[in-house]
Amino acid sequence: MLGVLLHPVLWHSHLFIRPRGPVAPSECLRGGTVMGVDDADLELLLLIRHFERKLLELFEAGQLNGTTHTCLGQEYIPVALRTLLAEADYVFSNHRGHGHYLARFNDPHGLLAEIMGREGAVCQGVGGSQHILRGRYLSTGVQGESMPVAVGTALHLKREGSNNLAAVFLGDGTWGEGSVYEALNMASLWQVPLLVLVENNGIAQSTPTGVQLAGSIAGRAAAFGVRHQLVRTQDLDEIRAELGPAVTRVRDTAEPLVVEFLTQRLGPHSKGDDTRPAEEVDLAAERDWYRRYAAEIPDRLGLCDIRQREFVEQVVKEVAARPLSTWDDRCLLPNV
Ligand SMILES: Cc1ncc(C[n+]2csc(CCOP(=O)(O)OP(=O)(O)O)c2C)c(N)n1
Repeated sequence: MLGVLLHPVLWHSHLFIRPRGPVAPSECLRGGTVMGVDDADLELLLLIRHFERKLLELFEAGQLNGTTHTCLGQEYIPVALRTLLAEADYVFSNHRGHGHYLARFNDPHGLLAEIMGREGAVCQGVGGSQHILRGRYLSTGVQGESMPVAVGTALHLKREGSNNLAAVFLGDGTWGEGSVYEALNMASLWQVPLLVLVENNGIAQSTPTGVQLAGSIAGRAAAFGVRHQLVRTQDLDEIRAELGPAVTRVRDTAEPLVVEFLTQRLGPHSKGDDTRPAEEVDLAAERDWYRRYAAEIPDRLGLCDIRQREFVEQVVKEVAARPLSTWDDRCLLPNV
């Protein structure tokens, strides 16, 4: 019997490494209705989609350096949050942050220039895809790094007596970082206006969440006495209706909140590194918001899709023709 248990193939199979967390998020992900989608939301969803697709193409063509993590499939999250977050709130993003940035600033030129190291880059080309500072927006490629910084910022906001909050985006895999727990502890103890936005796409690089996360994110938040709200839908209005009162409560009472979005990553982890079985990737494509929009509002989606695709092509053409960005003293000043 022991021989069977120690058999290397079986040991590494799902027989022994059994997922202990909840089922894969995409299995619980609900579509929702898209009929009433707002023009501005539709344009933004498609801008992010085409921007991300284009980046992968540019990488493949050898026109980009460094790395990139696209948010393909997850675009609806920052788009939904766009109307819930105020300009004076702080947003801390992570390695998968292009959608977060575009939903906040609608600035594909500045972002692409940053990624390509061209003139007009948001951070003069020294931040690249993952490290961007603009006003009250900061992203980092170091998992978990933002949490303590966001808590400190939230404490500052509380002391200032403002009604603003610090929002921080995390992936499910980042719940393996100790800094997340130190920060949650402080956030709860000090009761600061911290909004933790978890994009649980069921995988961390190549490790499924079920084999790296014991218990659940809800349970972990509960251990610190922090409220947790689960969002299963991709529907923008539904997300806003579900989260609106909770976000207002964070502002009014300075009580931290963890919001967990069950979502799905459509593309690879970064460029070409998708380790998932083909059936799983196909399933994600079937549940993609884009497919539902195409089925339910084909005319509106079609027109908008062409417009945003062409717009992104133009942005690329224009930015790629710019001279390389250079570092100067402006880089030391916050770029608002
Ligand atoms: C401290 C640290 N460790 C490891 C990495 C390498 N890394 C980058 S993204 C990633 C997986 C992150 O998974 P998750 O938090 O679930 O976010 P997702 O990529 O799924 O959006 C890893 C291990 C890193 N960037 N920082």
